[in-house]
Order: sequence, then structure tokens, then C-alpha cells
Amino acid sequence: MAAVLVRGGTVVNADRSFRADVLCADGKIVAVGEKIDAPTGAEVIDAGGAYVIPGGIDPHTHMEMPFMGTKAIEDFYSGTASALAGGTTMIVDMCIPSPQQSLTDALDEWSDWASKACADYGFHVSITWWSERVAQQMAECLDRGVNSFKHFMAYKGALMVDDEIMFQSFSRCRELGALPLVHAENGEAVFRLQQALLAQGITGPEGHALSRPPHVEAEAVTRAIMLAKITGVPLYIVHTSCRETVEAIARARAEGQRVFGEPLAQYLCLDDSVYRNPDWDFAASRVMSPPFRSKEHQDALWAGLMSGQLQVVATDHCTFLLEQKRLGLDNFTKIPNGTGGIEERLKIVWHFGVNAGRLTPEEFVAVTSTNIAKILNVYPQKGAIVQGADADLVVWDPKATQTISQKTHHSKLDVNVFEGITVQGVPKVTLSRGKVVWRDGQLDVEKGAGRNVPRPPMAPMFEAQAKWNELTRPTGVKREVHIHQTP
Ligand code: DUC
Ligand code: ZN
Ligand code: ZN
Ligand code: ZN
Repeated sequence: MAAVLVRGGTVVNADRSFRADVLCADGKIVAVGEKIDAPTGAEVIDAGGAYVIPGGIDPHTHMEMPFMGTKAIEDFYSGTASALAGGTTMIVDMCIPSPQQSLTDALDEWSDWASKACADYGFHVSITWWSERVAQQMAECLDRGVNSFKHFMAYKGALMVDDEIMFQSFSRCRELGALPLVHAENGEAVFRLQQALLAQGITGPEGHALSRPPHVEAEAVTRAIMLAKITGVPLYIVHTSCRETVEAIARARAEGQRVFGEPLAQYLCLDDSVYRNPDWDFAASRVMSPPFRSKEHQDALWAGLMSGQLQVVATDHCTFLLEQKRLGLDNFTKIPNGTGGIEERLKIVWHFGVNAGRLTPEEFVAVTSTNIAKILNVYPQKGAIVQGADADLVVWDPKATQTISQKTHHSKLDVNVFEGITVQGVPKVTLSRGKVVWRDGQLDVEKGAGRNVPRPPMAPMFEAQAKWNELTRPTGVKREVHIHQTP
């Protein structure tokens, strides 16, 4: 592969920005500095004063996922192609074992699907049941480069786990140096509210948001945080959507817990009025869990990102066509949950973040790439423009505008939840492992070019945590046991 020199841009890393050229060869960044000479045969890309940023990492996607009686339409090829068109060069997908399926069999299945990917990827593996075998398989997952395990606290009767499973799995995560993730909604409360709404004759998509109010999220978030405290592990809360969650995370962090929060691009600019739209298709295509919230919650999420209480913006890219959404035409609880956004994430965060004065360009890089690379222990292979890193980078044009539309997106979806929003700031060129895969609106991707990125156990964070747990352990006074004697 020919070397590529990106010349004349401003490199933006999470810690600082500086004028520099970036030389890439054999898939790696080999030099970052002023006035680098182009080696013979190298392709030169003129960044023309634009920004050069690390490729985005979307740590929460569901490609091809079997779910709610159907299957997500986006596959690993179309999904990663869309990602690259939007400046995202790595995804981490949720591998979800079916009931009683071994974690490693599920990982084999997902890896097989992912062999089509044209951008790099990794997996989180879900814990959906518990036994000693699962505990053993978690160690095997770590050997295969998976250092994070997801827990669904919702979807009663399907994926939902109870406190026993969470306690066991969190404890095992602590032993292994793995990060537990939670989908935090109280599944029992959601189920009861759904039944009550249906009994009142509320069957449309408006019922979806009513059945999953912020407090069902807050309850589960608080419980998960306390279980993480008791078991002594860090915790990552996926799709954090409401003010109460931001507050719970901030409280835990103030007490020294490592708790991370992940708002979605959708939550940062769309609100719950969509569910009251009289057009059933419009409303149903926005059904996801947790649902979009009111403006008050949106402001809290931005405040969380601005203050550093929330660290990562993801998409939960999980895609169903209208035809699939219509499985719930008579009953909102049967509308497959999920929305897309993998191509739009960076543009949305730039536009509503940087252009609106909420984030600096460096903070933008942090929440779209660097922070999650650090949390998932793949930094600085990913998440930074430094010598030795993978050559995943984006020439970002802060002046160009684009009106987002389903007609021009690269997803297989037949709607785009951001339809009609005009953003300023778009990816002009995307490099994936040193190869130009997106330039001036044209994709040039190769099926199967993406690589699985193994992630080692989280040693330093866990060593510190274990030491702290040890030093602050309550000293137990062993008591004499007195046995009642029956006369
Ligand atoms: N939420 C969704 O909307 N879709 C996939 C799973 C989830 O938790
Ligand atoms: Zn979820
Ligand atoms: Zn999800
Ligand atoms: Zn006695």
C-alpha cells in the first residue's frame, strides 16, 4: 500500500491542536510533524487548513442483531461503510448470546458476520444467563480480546438479568479486569407500565415513551452503580438519556467511583415530541430504548459532556425498516426498538457541540474517539494522531455544510431520524488503516478489510481499584457463634 501524506492541516488530539503533516505507511502513522517530505510514490492529500482528527469510535452498535422477532437490517458491511462515510473508523458491536448459548459460540457467530466489515471492529459480549460455565467463558472471551460485558436490566422475559446475575457477573469482571456495561432500565417497571397503558387503550408509539419514563432508568442506574460499588468494579452505562442519570453518575464520581456515561447523538438533538407525531411511521421509526427525552434532559446531557461527567457519545445504531417497525402496528410493545445514526454521529456532535460553543474541537475528539479508546484499553493504537498509532484519521472540513437525508445516507435504512437537519462541519477524507476510503462524497471501501481489534484486560485501572478496595476494606470482627440448644 502506498504511503499517504496528509499535508497542511491542524492536527486535533484530545490534549492539544497543532499545525502538522501526518505521514502514514503500512497502516500506521509513521510521522507527525512540520513540513514532512513526501516519500517517493506517496499520495499527498492537501488538508488545506482543515482539521485532521483521529477517526471516530462508535462503541455501541447492533449490526445484524436478531431482536424482537426480527433482525436488524444493517449488516457489518453496510454499517461500517456508513461509519467510514461519517468519519468513524471503528465500531464496538454488542454480541448477544441466545438463551443458554455459550458466550464463545456467540462470539464465533458474530465474528463470522463481522468478517464483511470494511472498518475495524470489536465486541462487547452480553451476559444473559449465569452458571459456572459462563464464568469460565468470560475468561475465554478475554483471551479473545473482549474486555467488556454488557448486562440488560430491561427486556423482561428475554434479555433481562436480575440482581443475582449482575452481582455474579460484576464480581467475575472484577477478577478478570473486565468492564461491566449496563443497559439501565428497570425491566419489571417497564413491563407493568406497558400493561397498564395497553389496558387503557394506548397502543400507539406514544405509549412507548410513556412506558419508559426517566425514573425507570434512574432506578436501574442507581442500582447498577451501587452493585458496582459493592463488588468493587468500574461501570459503564450505555445510552444515558436523562438528567437523573447524569446526576447519579456525578454523585458516584464525586465519591471516587469510576462510572462512565454514554449519551447518544440522537438524544443530543432530538426530543420526545416525535412520539406524538400523528404519522405512525414517523413516530415508530423513532422508537428506541431508552426513548428520546424532553429538552430539559437534552440540556442535562450536554452539561454532562461539557463538565466531563459524561465521557462518550455513541449511537446504539440498531436499524429496522418501516416494514419491520409495523410488527407493532396494533401494539407499541412489539415495535422493534432501535434507531440509526452511525454516519451522522460526528457531524451532529460537531454541529450542536462545537458550533454551538458547548465543546472545543479537542473535547469533540475526546468524546467521539479518545475517551472510549482509553476506557476500552486500545489507546493510543486508536483515539490519537501519534506516531505508531493505526492510521485511522479524518480530514474534517469545519466550513462545509450538508443537509442530512435518507436519500443520501449510506445506511440500508429507509428513514433517517436526523432528516432535514443542516450541519456545518463534515468529513472530507477518511483514512482507515492508511487507506483512503472516503473522499469528497465518494466511498471506496473493501468488504472484509476491517480487522478485529483485540482489547487487553484493564490492568492499571483495576490494580488501582483493587488496592483501594483492600486499603479501605471494613475490618470484620469475627464474632463467637452461639448455637441455640433445644432442651
Ligand atoms: N435499545 C434499542 O433501542 N435497540 C437495541 C437494544 C436497546 O437496548
Ligand atoms: Zn440497550
Ligand atoms: Zn444497544
Ligand atoms: Zn441462645
